[in-house]
This record gives sequence, structure tokens and C-alpha cells, in this order.
Amino acid sequence: MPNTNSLPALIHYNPTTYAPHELLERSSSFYRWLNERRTCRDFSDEPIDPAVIEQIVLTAGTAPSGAHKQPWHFCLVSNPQLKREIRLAAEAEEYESYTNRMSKEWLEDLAPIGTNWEKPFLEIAPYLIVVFRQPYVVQADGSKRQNYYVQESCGIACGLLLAAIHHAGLIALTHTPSPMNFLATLLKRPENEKPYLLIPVGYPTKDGRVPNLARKPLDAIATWYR
Ligand code: IYR
Repeated sequence: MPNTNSLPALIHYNPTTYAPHELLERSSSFYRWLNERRTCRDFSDEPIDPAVIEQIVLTAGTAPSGAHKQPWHFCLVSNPQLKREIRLAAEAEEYESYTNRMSKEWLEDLAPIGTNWEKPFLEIAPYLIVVFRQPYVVQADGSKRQNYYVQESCGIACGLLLAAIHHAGLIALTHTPSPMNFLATLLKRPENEKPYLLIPVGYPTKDGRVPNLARKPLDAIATWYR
């Protein structure tokens, strides 16, 4: 017998829809706008209303997640002393990575992007959003309950976060110091949280630059099966 005792409570859902003739213009204008997003390392220290950061994080929190567990936490760091400590710890790891840990091929692949172990943007950007994933939650009785598809859920949330940052007219950098457990220590996070991404957010400098990269064309990223 199927279990009929635990039917989920479903509610009506009527999102905005558009006529077929409007879809191409809407989808292509959204693409053209998001295609303007670039990862940029040249941050201005110009302040930004913290309420803006909160709206951006709320947007990230709309991401779908495995069993709707929402297995993410966003640390919003504007404290200058904490930003300095994060910079120093990140640079120590990055120095070790660039000089000893990364392969020759990896360094070759990064050469056109022009990165190195120095991360001044971690102090200059007005905000660092440090994203943590939660592989499990600790319940009231102390037992652990696993979350599902945590990497996927956090990846989608960060994608929405980057789109929200772009929509606000700000820039971001998806920074991945490795290893990055120093972030959990500095931010005193609970044991069920693992650092996922470190994302400085701010305005670009007036003379900000980005590498001259091209995106793959459609036929290189998609295959039709009609
Ligand atoms: N985590 C290092 C190295 C780095 C790695 C990749 I793959 C990049 O696309 C960029 C940087 C750093 O942040 O410099």
C-alpha cells in the first residue's frame, strides 16, 4: 500500500510567463547582459551600503538545493582587521601553492590570467563574502543528519550570487585559496561548515582591467539531439 499519510502540502504556483514571441528577445537580452560579467581583480575601496550585500545574499539563497536543505552559509566580512587576517592567511597558502604545490601545467594555464600569490583585493574590496557548505547539520540531540547534493546546491547558489552582484553593477572574484580551512578558523564557524568560495565584492577601479578572454561558441558547449 502506498503511504497516503504524508502527502506534502502543495501550494499554487503561478510565475510570470510570456508569450512565445517575447521569449527570444527576453532570453537573448539576458544573455547579452550576463555576457558582460567578468571576473575582475581591480577593486575600488569605495564603500557600499551593507543592505545591498544582504539583498544579493538573499538572491543566492533562492537557489534550489537537495531536499531543500539550503546547505549554505554566507559570512559577510567588512571588518578591516578580519579582512587583513584573511588576506595574510590566504597569501601564506597561495605563496606555498604558487611556489611548491601547483604543477607546471597549472601555472602555464594561469599565466594568461596573470594571477600570483599576492591578494591585495582581500583588503581593498569593501566586502568579502565567504561561502560555507554544510555537508550535514547537527540536530538538537547532537546527532548528525546528512545534507544532499551539497556541492551542486552551493555551486548553483554561488552562480545566482554572481548574477546578483553583476545586476547591482558591482564586480566579484571567485577566489579559491587552497587549502582554505583557515577561513573556518578565522570566522569561528561550527564544525559542520566547510569553506566553499571566497568572493570579494565591490566597485571596479576606474582603470580596472581583465584578461582578453573569449567564451566558447554555442557549438562548442552544446549539442542538439533533435
Ligand atoms: N587559487 C589560486 C590559483 C588559481 C587557480 C585557478 I584554476 C584560477 O582560475 C585562478 C587562480 C589563486 O586564487 O590565485
